[in-house]
Amino acid sequence: MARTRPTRAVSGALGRGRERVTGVFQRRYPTVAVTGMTGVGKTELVDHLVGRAQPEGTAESGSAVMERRVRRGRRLTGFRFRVVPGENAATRLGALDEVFHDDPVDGVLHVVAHGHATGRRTAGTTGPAVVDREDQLARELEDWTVTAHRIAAMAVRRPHPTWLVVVVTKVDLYADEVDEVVRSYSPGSGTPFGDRLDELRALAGAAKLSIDVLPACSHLDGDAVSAQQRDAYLVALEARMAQLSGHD
Ligand SMILES: Nc1nc2c(ncn2[C@@H]2O[C@H](COP(=O)(O)OP(=O)(O)OP(=O)(O)O)[C@@H](O)[C@H]2O)c(=O)[nH]1
Ligand SMILES: [Mg+2]
Repeated sequence: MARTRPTRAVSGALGRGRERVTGVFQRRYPTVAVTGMTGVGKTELVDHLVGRAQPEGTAESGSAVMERRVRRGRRLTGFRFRVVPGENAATRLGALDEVFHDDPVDGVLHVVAHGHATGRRTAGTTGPAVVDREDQLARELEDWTVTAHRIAAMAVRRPHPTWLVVVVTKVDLYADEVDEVVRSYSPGSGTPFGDRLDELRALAGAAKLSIDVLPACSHLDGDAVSAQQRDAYLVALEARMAQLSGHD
């Protein structure tokens, strides 16, 4: 009906205004995709990075939809996180499309846990999920292969560089071999994960994609890692992200 047109025009203009405001906001706060298979600790890591740690034990349930979290920093030094859910394969692919194709992010935190992903219980069953580390490592690699392809495609498409930080988390569970494990997730390490990183870098081009590998821990099981050490890992990760985003 003709009478409804002015209303639509007004709401259209308001919508465009809102988009412009959002656009400015987004340019100030770089966007960061957080990827990795289910149970590696993405949600808990981002809780720490946005400064809103959840009470222990509440992060148990897997997420079905993308979590969007914002870290507001001093003088515009914030980040917008998009946590790609790991549990449901169908929603995960859609979310990967969104962060790497439809609305490409500025940087990526790819989270791995050295085969210590927490198994999700199959619906209707009780008791702890059986977790086989070899199986977890194989699934981690499979997940990384899919994600690495998407990152490469995004990096070659865009004119400006993208950054990737491989976050090797849950180091409290293998505290005496952190350096070794970090090395095994690094470019040039000769491991299957490292080989895929090398391929990714070759595809994207070193100038288009910077790659870092950093240890992390967002939860403490036992006392192999002190709270101070955990905080130091998180501070180092934040500092590197700030540097990569030109925040300092
Ligand atoms: N020991 C230890 N456990 C951790 C650490 N980080 C996370 N966890 C535990 O690992 C489990 C899974 O963590 P989440 O953050 O829910 O995992 P996620 O990657 O978000 O999983 P999805 O949402 O299914 O993709 C939780 O029980 C956490 O408490 C860590 O650094 N050390
Ligand atoms: Mg989660």
